[in-house]
Amino acid sequence: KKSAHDHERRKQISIRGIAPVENVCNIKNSFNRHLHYTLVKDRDGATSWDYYEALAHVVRDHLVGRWIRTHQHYFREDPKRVYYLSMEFYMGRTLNNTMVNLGLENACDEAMYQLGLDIEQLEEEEGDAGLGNGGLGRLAACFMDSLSTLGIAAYGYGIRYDYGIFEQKISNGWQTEEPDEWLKFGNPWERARPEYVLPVKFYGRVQPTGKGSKWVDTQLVYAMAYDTPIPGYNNNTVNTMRLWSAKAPNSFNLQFFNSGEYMQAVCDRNLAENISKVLYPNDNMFEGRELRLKQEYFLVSASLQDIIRRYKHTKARRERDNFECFADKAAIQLNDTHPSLVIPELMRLLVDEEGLAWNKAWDIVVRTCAYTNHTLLPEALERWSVALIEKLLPRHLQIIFSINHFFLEQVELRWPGDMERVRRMSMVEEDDEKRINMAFLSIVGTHATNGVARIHSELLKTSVFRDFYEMFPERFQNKTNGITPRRWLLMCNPGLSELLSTKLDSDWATNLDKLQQLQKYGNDEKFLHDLMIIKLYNKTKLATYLKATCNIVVNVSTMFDIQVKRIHEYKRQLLNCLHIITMYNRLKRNETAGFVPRTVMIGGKAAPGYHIAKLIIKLVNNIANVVNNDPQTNERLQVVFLENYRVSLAEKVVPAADLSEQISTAGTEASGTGNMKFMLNGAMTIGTLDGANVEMREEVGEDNFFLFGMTVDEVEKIKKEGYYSKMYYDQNAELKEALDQINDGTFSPEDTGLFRDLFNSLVFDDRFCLLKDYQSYIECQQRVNDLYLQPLQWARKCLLNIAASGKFSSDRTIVEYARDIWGVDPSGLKLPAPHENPG
Ligand code: HBZ
Repeated sequence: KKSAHDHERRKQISIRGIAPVENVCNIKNSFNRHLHYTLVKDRDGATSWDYYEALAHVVRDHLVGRWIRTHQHYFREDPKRVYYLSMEFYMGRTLNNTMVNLGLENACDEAMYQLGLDIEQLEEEEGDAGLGNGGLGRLAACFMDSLSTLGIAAYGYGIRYDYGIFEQKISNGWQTEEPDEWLKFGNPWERARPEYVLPVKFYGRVQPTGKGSKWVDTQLVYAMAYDTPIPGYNNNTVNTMRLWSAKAPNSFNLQFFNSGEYMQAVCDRNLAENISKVLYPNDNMFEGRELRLKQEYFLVSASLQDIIRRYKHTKARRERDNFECFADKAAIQLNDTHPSLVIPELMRLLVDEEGLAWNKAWDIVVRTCAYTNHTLLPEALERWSVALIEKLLPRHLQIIFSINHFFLEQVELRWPGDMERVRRMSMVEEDDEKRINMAFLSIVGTHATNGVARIHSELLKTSVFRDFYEMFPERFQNKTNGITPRRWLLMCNPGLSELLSTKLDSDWATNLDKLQQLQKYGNDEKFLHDLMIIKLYNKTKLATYLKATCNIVVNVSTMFDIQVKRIHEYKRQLLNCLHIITMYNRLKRNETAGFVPRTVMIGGKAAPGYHIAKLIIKLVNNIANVVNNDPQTNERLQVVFLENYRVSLAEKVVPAADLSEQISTAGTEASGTGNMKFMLNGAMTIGTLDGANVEMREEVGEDNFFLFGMTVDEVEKIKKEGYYSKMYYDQNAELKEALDQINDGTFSPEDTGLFRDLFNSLVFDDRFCLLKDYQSYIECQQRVNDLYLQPLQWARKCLLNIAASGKFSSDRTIVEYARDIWGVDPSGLKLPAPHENPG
């Protein structure tokens, strides 16, 4: 068995081209050296993790020269820098991605083979860098790849959480959370910079002085830099992602030291270091905790100090001592409002510390900064309590009040006497408790505000930020999201990549529009057949993985119908459940004619405090229990909950999907990026006119997209008229049957009232209009079924989807940000390869 597997892999290698013997030899030597000197192991003591780490060090060595030379180049040329500030970078694994981008895959593959090791097994040893919740954090990671690939002088700034997104375990159908100990065995991809610690201040009070204000009596925490290299694809550029870790200064709790309570003082250092302890696990939900506000300011303060230091210290003029050209040398992109304290903090640094006049400083801030919005959901918008900001950051609160004051003066000037408008536009909200609306601050304090898909950007202008659009129409932009085709095709789907390379120019992965050339194979039966074989291979690989890791057996000849994303009511996993139950009921009634057997997979994490989301997970698992154990149906219908969905699991699931579920209520999903990953890997989409689905359908043509559900206008209309979901429950027999089964214990015989909250929320509220869209969804799923019965037609449409997915490369997105927001050129920089040979 092993030799058949080896044989298959060697065949793959030979297709990709044999790596030069010399490189393979160097890699083997380097591997052995690292195992011995770096890991201090011999063959008898080495674990699989040691072998992974040895290979990681071999690959890392190839980064170092390029990394240093990239930064030497930036220092010499002093290009405008782009700074991407984000509370999340959802990077996933690094080894395979680095090998792909440096072109080391074949050589490493062959070297490991010759050493009797299975490289895929070593890759599985690596844990995910899970410093993100979902789309927002993964977008930051895709952007880092594109920024390097386009040769832009960019830096990612974030927080080095000791614990990333929790590990999801399913026990008795319920989600439980375990801490993500991603640093347990060390992290070979980061370099600590203890020499670059920067002071971050909290609390204290403001002292008015003769000239300006001083922030005094503060508590000090240090930010220590950890740098991770970000290699571009095949261009010898390696940028830096700098993550900050909190470190207590020796003076922390000095009063205890002075009063002889040494033990207490040292133990209390934890209090300071807790700032970077753990990622908040909420997606699309604001929770106004003090620790979170500390995290946000910690990122902002450390990053701005670093940015200003770099601005001042250039080779051209040894020290730059004025800020005249700051906005021409730095662009700061705010990933949502999470780092929006950049605006008052940069004002504070320029006015209080550097002595600039307010107006001059304000002009610099606005020209330097730009803001990306990722959601319209009101419960996700950050509105920080004034009392909390006053306690933690008293000087910043004063500055925000001043910004608001000058801004509202402008509003009055423009709309004299319109006090209602002034009230609506104030950053300081006064309903129950006084709060600062961080989105308003972000629009006012930047020169560009963008949404992340066309429909979302339009809605920003007509709904939540309408007043601001009327005031600053030129600031509002769209930047439709994208994904990196390196990770999401080259790396995760080598079979498809190979096939594409036989038909396209070799640079298709950096010019993804070239996928359009595939259209001409739409009637090439041989090509469509190859495509189907690759899909079957990817499904088989996923099936093997599910058997090995979860002991789940799936049938690869069924349709793989997949919905993977965070669990949220607006994403409507419950609508998917209603479809599953409807199929089940039809099969039980023996309506089997023309029924295509399906494996429905649902995966995703629920925020630990989100009761309804956790109940949805339990429901999926309980439905699976009933459906999968019913001998009358389980040949035709199987339900799988995919445990602990994360970047590395997405890399296995996405290439194996036949059908991608993108079924949010129109107007609620800002963009979505999972939708793009499935399209690029040759799945069909069933989806609503929401987020980027709209543009995907436009690119591929309406015949090649399964559309259902209300439009945004229809949702608005029905809500205005008064939406009563119970009407749909009363009038639709199949829908009523499914809902009643959720309510009567059909799926929870051990506790018949278990899902009452789900039933009630759907029948008596249904904020996201599942019941209204149910019939349209069910009919659309029937069209999916009917097309799947014609394999060649299905394959043809999958091909057309791949061919139309070029727009959704994050390279295209970043080129647009560079041109329309940052004012930098993608240099297409291709540095020479370092001449030293680390092999
Ligand atoms: O950002 C997502 C959007 O829901 C999705 O439609 C979009 O494609 C993606 C990239 O633009 N938003 C998030 O993932 N948001 C969060 O994870 C989040 C995290 C912490 C918060 C709020 C939101 O406090």
